[in-house]
Amino acid sequence: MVFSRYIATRGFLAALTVVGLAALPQTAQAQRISGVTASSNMGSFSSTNIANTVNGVGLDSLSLTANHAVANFGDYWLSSFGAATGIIDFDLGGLYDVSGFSFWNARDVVQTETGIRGVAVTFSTNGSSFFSALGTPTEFAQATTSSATNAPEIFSFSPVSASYVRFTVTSNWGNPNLTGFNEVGFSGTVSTPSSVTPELPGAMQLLPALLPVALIGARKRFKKA
Ligand SMILES: [Ca+2]
Repeated sequence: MVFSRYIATRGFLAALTVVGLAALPQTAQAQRISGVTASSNMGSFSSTNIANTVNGVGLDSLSLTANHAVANFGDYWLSSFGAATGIIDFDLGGLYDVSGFSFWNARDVVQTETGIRGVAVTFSTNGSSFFSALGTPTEFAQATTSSATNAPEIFSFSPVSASYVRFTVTSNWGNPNLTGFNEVGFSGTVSTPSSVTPELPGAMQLLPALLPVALIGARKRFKKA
């Protein structure tokens, strides 16, 4: 009798554990979001292409801590001449919980003054209405020329559910006509909308957890019979 009560208690505790595990939020390690595309209303200078700021070209690895080579026209982007401020949009290719980004400001063989300085970072789920979030930067540092390569500025903030990120560029580090940057990489995990959770009635949701208890009860009754 004592033993069967012990078994029943263990079964109940196991059921509680199952309930507890089911209630835990799914946590995944944030990593570089791949497949991001970029566009801008600031145009493109010469043969520079804004695609080369999100595809990893120029980085020594596809990571958020990589170094970027001193840029040339083939691996970074500059705005059209005279369009030093404007909007840069990033399409993440899906809904993510964005928790930060790494940013490699403009550094080419000529200068770093084209780098973005004043910026507003906003987010969107539909690509048309954008909202701000706490903890995002309002200024990017001017790239340093003290090392052979370009290290990123790494920003992190509370996860924001978004499919699009917008940089609104308000100034650069001194070039009157051109603004650009070498690369950006966003950090996040695929966002799982809460609506995916099965909408079962409350008692139904407990069924898997209560099953061990029910089985033990049935076994006890079978032993008594
Ligand atoms: Ca690049």
